[in-house]
Amino acid sequence: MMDLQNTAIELQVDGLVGPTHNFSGLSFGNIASSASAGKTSNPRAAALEGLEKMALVAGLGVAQALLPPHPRPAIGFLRKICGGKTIAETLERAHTLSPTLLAAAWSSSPMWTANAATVFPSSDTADHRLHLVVANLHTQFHRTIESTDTAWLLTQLLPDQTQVQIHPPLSAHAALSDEGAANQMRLSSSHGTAGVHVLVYGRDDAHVSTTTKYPARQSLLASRSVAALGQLSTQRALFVQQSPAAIDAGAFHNDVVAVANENLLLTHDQAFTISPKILADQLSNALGSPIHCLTATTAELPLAEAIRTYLFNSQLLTTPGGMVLVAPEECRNSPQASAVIDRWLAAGTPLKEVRYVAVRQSMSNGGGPACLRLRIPLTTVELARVNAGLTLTPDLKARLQFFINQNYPETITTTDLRDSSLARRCLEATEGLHRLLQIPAPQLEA
Ligand code: SUG
Repeated sequence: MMDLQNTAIELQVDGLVGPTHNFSGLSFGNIASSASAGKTSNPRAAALEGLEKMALVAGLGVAQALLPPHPRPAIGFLRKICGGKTIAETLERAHTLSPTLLAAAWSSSPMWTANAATVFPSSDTADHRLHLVVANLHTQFHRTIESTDTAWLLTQLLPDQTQVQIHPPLSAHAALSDEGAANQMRLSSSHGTAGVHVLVYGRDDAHVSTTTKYPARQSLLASRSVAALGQLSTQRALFVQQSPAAIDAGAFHNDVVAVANENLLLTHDQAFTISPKILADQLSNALGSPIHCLTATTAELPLAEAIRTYLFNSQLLTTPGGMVLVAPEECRNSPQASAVIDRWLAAGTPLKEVRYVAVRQSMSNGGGPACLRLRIPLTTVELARVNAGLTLTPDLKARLQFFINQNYPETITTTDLRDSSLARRCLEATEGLHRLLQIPAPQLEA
């Protein structure tokens, strides 16, 4: 008989791109975000691209769910800073105070669910429950708005709180800056067996940064704290420092320079302060079984090209047909990145296939395929308790497509951020999406 408790899958939970997706250049250290500042965005195309990616993943036989966007512009957040009775008045006051403050309230950044939480599956935790620690996203002002709604949406996705613990974010302090699963890799011989977690940090003290150009977002104390809250035993945790060179080249999260799945680690040779070989040896020792490690060297793929193409921000997925790399379209068009992929495919590891996806609107804000999803390894029993209304089916995809085409704007420019009728339209669209997904709608701020 099948052992249901141990038969595990990995659920992919994507954030649906919100109707306010725009290019305000808010993320210092994220090169694509800065380069796109002031350009006209297309929220409709962005959401449809994201939905197509989800459908591609589901079509590979992988469990796929989604979370709706958070209400944006975040009027309640702005009111606490600048007051204002109506939406129009609040937007105007925010703009007068600071156009950056106004832009922060409009960001669609919750779509990058790799930053929603750090995930510790029940196979790896002391109490055999699934733990999620919601990220505080303390480093980027516009992302500090996210955690309350993220926690709420995760409880909607995983309503059975007897088997799941969703922890609130760490206190908002630089010493505890936490960016969630974008800085976490889990290795195991299969999703169902106990794993070892690599928790990647950028700085080991709130006041000392080894980078010279861009901020190191994740602190070691935060990584240690989320592992402790998640009841991860010390033998299952490796705390590894991201190399300052990678951060200064624009790798603001580990998932821009490394990705892992089951017993396969793909990494750039400049990703960490230790070499890939040392990391792979440490992982094999901790796991008690060998892992495969494929690298891209600086000579074949300079950090700048790795970051431009987002090769390591591919989704590395276990499918019934073998392991598949779902890579950004930008990799196919890069001779250097595609040569690395060809070499990896021929290396005789579990990696069998590459598929390309176009998520150009998200990429223009520094969010590739892997940024758009949170991975949650689940037993079959836990999977059966996931909110079925949030899992992607062909019918749900069609209804979302229709909704997006009807309700999402096709352009947003920086000057539109003062437009109260556009704000109202976007808030109503978000409310409509919650209704469509049959989860309680957020309060519309009048
Ligand atoms: O935090 N971009 C996000 C991209 C997050 C990508 N996530 C992972 N690597 N997992 C960020 O920098 C841009 C918003 C703007 O510029 O308007 C932004 O927030």
